[in-house]
Amino acid sequence: MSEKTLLKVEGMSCEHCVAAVTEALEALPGVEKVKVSLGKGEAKVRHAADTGVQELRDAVAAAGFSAE
Ligand SMILES: [Cu+2]
Repeated sequence: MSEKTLLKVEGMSCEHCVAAVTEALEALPGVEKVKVSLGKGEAKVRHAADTGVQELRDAVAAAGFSAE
């Protein structure tokens, strides 16, 4: 079973930021699909049910952005 999580991501200012957030999320085990919107400042993530939202947030934070 997959779940979808929508994260609000702060601090993205260009396509490089989008790529960095996308890569950070895609690198997590269980993450199936990532779609990051620069304009909306959000990331849509489809992931396995056992991937926690906190793990997603931590990955975004490790890339240098903040997510909630
Ligand atoms: Cu940037």
